[in-house]
Amino acid sequence: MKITAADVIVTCPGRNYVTLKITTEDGLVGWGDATLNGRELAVASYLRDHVCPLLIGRNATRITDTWQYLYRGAYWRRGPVTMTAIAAVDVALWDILGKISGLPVYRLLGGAAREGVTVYGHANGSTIEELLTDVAHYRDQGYRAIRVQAAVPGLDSTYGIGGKSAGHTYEPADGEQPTENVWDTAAYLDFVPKMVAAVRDEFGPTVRLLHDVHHRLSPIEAGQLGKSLEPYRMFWIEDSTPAEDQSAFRTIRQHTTTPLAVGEVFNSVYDCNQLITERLIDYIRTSVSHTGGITHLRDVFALANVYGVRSGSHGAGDLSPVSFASALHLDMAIPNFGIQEYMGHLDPWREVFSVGYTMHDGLMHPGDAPGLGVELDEQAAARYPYQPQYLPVNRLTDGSMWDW
Ligand code: EZ4
Ligand code: CO
Repeated sequence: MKITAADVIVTCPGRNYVTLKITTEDGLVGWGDATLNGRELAVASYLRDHVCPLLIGRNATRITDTWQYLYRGAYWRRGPVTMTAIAAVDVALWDILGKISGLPVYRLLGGAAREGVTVYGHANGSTIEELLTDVAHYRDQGYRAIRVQAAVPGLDSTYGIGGKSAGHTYEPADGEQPTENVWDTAAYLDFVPKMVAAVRDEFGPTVRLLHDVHHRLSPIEAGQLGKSLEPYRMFWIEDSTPAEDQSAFRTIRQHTTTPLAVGEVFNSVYDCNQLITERLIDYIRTSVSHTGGITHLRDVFALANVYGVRSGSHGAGDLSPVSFASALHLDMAIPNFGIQEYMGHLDPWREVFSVGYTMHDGLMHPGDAPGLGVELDEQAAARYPYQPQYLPVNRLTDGSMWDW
């Protein structure tokens, strides 16, 4: 079945999403997420200018060959722009294969290895009291796992606080630069154990608690943080140091038994092969849409499975509902699923995307519609044009640039 059209749709129903639409000669349509937060138009151009023309006339069912063609054939390999673009093509082709075969994608991937996908929600607060209220809110909705973040006293802003900002983007006025945050490691390391202790105290020993450091510590500081959190038995601490420095995790590992997760900024197995084969982490957080699609992420998770590392895919609101559905399908099918982040999306996203995934008792299911179970309404998308958006940047109190 030949591909007859490949189109890129950029829309902003609450936040920017880049979506690839692949159409076959039989009129089947497959969707792929190509959103790269804050750098959206680079991927849109990579697809429109360099990839879409190559897809016309190709057999839509030769998914592996097309993946290899786009990866090897570009000569220039890896990187978030390239791998997000390839992911969009890959996911759209899996969607089409499901629609051709009449099966949901998870069944094409080997079928359900579990009844549903355990997700974690994002609780936060500008004070510990507010955080406790938000954790109760997630618990009452049936969530089995909850990420906890609260504003660090003394800092004007803290990552993860501020409601459902779905990726914490900032819409600049004309010519305005990204918003700047200030970071203080000492204030943070003092505060986090108190925050987690308060949550444990209130909610008891069994709720799974997670926390995202967002790349801000040195390896030895991350070791200190992990050690200070050991009494509260975290499910994980995430991104405790800048992710690209794989051997840094040896230092963290030597100093703490708190489980470690990393990988939302990775785009290839070569970003995490040392982390996995040396068993330096417990959870690998690579996502379908930033890591070359279902085809490549399946390889990453297969390697992780050999070394006892489990999945914990990124699922922030800046990954579109197409991306989130594709994650759920893969989560259902792999043996070493760990957990799935679920942040949800900002209104009015449902005007543009219709989804088949559901949540019950803390577990999500991708649904049994053929393919991914997600459709995009192009007329609705056109009502929400692209808005320039940036992620914030971070500085130390002396003005030095830091990791946000
Ligand atoms: O800051 O997806 O775990 N989730 C996260 C996210 C990231 C955004 C960046 O685009 O770290 O909130
Ligand atoms: Co994160």
